[in-house]
Amino acid sequence: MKRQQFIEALGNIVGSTHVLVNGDLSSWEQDWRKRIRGKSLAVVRPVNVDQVSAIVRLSSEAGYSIVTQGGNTGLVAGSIPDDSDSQVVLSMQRMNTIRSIDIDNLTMTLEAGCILQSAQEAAEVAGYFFPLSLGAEGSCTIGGNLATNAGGTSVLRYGNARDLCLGLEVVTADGDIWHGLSGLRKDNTGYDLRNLMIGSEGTLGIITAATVKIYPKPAAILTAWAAVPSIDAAVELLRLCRQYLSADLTGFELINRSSLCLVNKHYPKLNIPFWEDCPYCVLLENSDDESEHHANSRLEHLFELAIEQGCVVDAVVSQNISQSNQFWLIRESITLAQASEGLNIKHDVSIPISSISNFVEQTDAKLKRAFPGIRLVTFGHLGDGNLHYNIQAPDFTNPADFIAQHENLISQLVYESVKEFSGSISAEHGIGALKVDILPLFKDATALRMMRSIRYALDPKGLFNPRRVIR
Ligand code: FAD
Ligand code: 2HG
Ligand code: ZN
Repeated sequence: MKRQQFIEALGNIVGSTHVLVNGDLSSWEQDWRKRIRGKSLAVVRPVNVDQVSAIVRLSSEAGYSIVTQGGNTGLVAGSIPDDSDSQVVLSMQRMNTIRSIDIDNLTMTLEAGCILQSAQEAAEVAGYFFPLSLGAEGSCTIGGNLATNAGGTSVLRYGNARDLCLGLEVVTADGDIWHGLSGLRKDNTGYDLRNLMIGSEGTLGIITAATVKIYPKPAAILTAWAAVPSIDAAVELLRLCRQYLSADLTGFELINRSSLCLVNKHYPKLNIPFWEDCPYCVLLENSDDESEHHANSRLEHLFELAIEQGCVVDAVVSQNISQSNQFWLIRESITLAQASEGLNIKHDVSIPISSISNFVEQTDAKLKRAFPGIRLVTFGHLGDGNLHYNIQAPDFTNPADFIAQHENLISQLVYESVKEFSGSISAEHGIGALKVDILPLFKDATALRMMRSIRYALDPKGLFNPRRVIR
């Protein structure tokens, strides 16, 4: 089918105003980090699952591949077209309805293009709580969260996106619709297709809706900010938290001084506690099912003990919701501050928590020796063993030149170190386009063969997100 004919046929499915081919399409064609710019044949914006199915059938017949896109906040360039000018970007933004909330079943069913923050708000209005939370929540979508198995800041208590999902509606590469919005907590009827789709980054199917878990709201949520002398000390504090807060520990974030230095530079109005006093700070969150008073006294006791043991130098517990939000704002601003500082290198890695301190010490030393002046922006979800071991070019260096010259060597050094410490080269952001070539170097060969077989079985023509995740 000729290109123009294909575009007209897309228009017949969704209405021609929802097929974008001209003008500035950069918000669909460029990745959030501004590392890659693609060129699409068209951006198409369906409004229901039948339209998605029809687009898939048409594209398959015409021989054009599809890149599904949610909020385009992914950090591995998996949601943008390549530069071939022959891929369709299927934007889920118009499919954003909350279909239902089932209080007795504690579930919410919503369309994949629903913005995460809207999902949180819908649960809140119903008097409940949807716990998935990440810095991009104002623009990322539920479909994108599930397609990437997003982590975020409450994994410790509620798990990754995968753990929050009970059912899916998916359009397959044949254009069929899998009606899997069951909402069941137990269902052992064969292979787990839901979990196969989750984390598949748009390569196995198009998620059009999901049924997710909601929770009763905790009686109180308190956050605390602590200055710690080392990563070992932070791990000791984590141990104490597990002992004294047990399952109520919702989040445990580590942030190094360079990260806070960048936040201070780009957001000088944010009042960052202790950032100049210690090499690391910890932001922790405690959800308490009893009361604010109970939460407060437990945290006070915890920090008395931690200061006595020397793993905390100083700490402040949020006095109200606004101070708590302020702490989270500092933490969530690191990614934005890094972006404002210029192009950067990200390593979203996980390491067994017991080895993180040694990993950072040894990897820091190697990098500083090999690349004098390099800025190590290290932060992340220590409670999950997930670090964002990021790199900013030395001061007064052109970041683009630095990256062009050194990125491969730097990442090789970091990932070799990750391997040495039995870690993963992608903890929560996925593989996308940016890590597709290095995945085979770090993933078990048998696992890769099984992944290829699954990919081929479900999408033999390579219609969905070709050359992403696995080649
Ligand atoms: P997109 O970026 O549009 O797509 C991501 C991938 O999913 C692509 O491969 C795409 O093809 C696929 N996809 C999207 N929608 C669908 C669908 N409906 N069906 C099938 N495939 C689909 N990530 C974390 O894990 N934890 C964090 O704490 C975190 N913090 C972030 C903070 C900031 C400031 C930013 C910019 C990003 C952050 N991210 C984080 C990364 C990103 O927000 C997540 O990966 C998010 O889940 C992506 O959602 P999205 O809707 O933007 O997906
Ligand atoms: C976070 O935890 C996100 O804030 C983004 O996963 C991490 O910017 C990054 O590397
Ligand atoms: Zn993260």
